Amino acid sequence: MNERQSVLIVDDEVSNIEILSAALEDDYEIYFATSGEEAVDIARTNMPDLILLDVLMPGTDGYVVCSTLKADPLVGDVPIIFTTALGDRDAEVRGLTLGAIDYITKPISPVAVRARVRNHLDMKRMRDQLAEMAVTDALTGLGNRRRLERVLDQSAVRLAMNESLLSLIIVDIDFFKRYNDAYGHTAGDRCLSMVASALKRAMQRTADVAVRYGGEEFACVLPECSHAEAMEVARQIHQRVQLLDIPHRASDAAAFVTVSVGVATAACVAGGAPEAWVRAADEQLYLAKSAGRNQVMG
Ligand code: GH3
Ligand code: MG
Ligand code: MG
Ligand code: MG
Repeated sequence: MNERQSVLIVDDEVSNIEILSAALEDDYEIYFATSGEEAVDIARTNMPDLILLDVLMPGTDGYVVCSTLKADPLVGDVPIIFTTALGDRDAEVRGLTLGAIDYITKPISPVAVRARVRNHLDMKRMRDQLAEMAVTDALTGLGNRRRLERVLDQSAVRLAMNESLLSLIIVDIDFFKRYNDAYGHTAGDRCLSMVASALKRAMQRTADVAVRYGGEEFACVLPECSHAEAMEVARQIHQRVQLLDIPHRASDAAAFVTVSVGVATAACVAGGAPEAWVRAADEQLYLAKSAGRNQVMG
């Protein structure tokens, strides 16, 4: 999380960009734009951590840029600071009401701008960390249930737009209650972490998302993935867990920890709602359990 943060400076006067850039370039990566249109483009492409935004510009002015960006789900939470010659209260209130986090009037003091930018970027970093924590499972480092819900909702939107595929894999550790009873809860936690890393290693593409969504239940969301490909990933997961070779003397399935796995692909699920995908994968998991556990069904 300690990579260099970036600032987008927007001003139609190049001399203003130079002053602000000189004050910030030692500490941050700088992007700049000299018009409102360019600002929106660069913000969407480069996802800066903060935007310094002039109000008065020919064409699209700063207020419009601010409203446009705030309404955009991708960049809506990037903090915006107005830097403007408009010194009156009404202009300031208007800027802040549109969602800007701060308002600095020209002529600007480079040291004061640097101090404000630092404070806002520190808060941004903390906010990003909290947002990441909110979708992360503390024990395994995988995503959590909230992450799963978000990814499935996003996938539903994408699937509705283009006719791609989406596969879902659900993994459940066999006889895990007995594992805890036999080896203790701490060993159980360690087992969960090991299974999680086996799962992570079986994910091949950056778009694939793995989560722990219940106690000893995991899910993998595989965008653009056919049923046959997902079955292959599921078999990989099953095999990698087996290769961990974690002793489990109380299991009826094997002498080591095993998983049951259910696979479903959105194209073969009627309806197309995320709940239906989860239900379909869950049904396959249930079949794997009733057929004796320690296997993949899909
Ligand atoms: P099955 O083969 O049918 O899946 O049986 P099971 O025992 O694995 O399933 P069950 O749902 O009966 O029990 C799940 C157990 O997982 C119960 C609980 O003690 C354990 N568990 C859930 N969350 C955690 C956790 O965070 N840490 C540990 N150590 N155990 C957990
Ligand atoms: Mg201007
Ligand atoms: Mg379970
Ligand atoms: Mg289980």
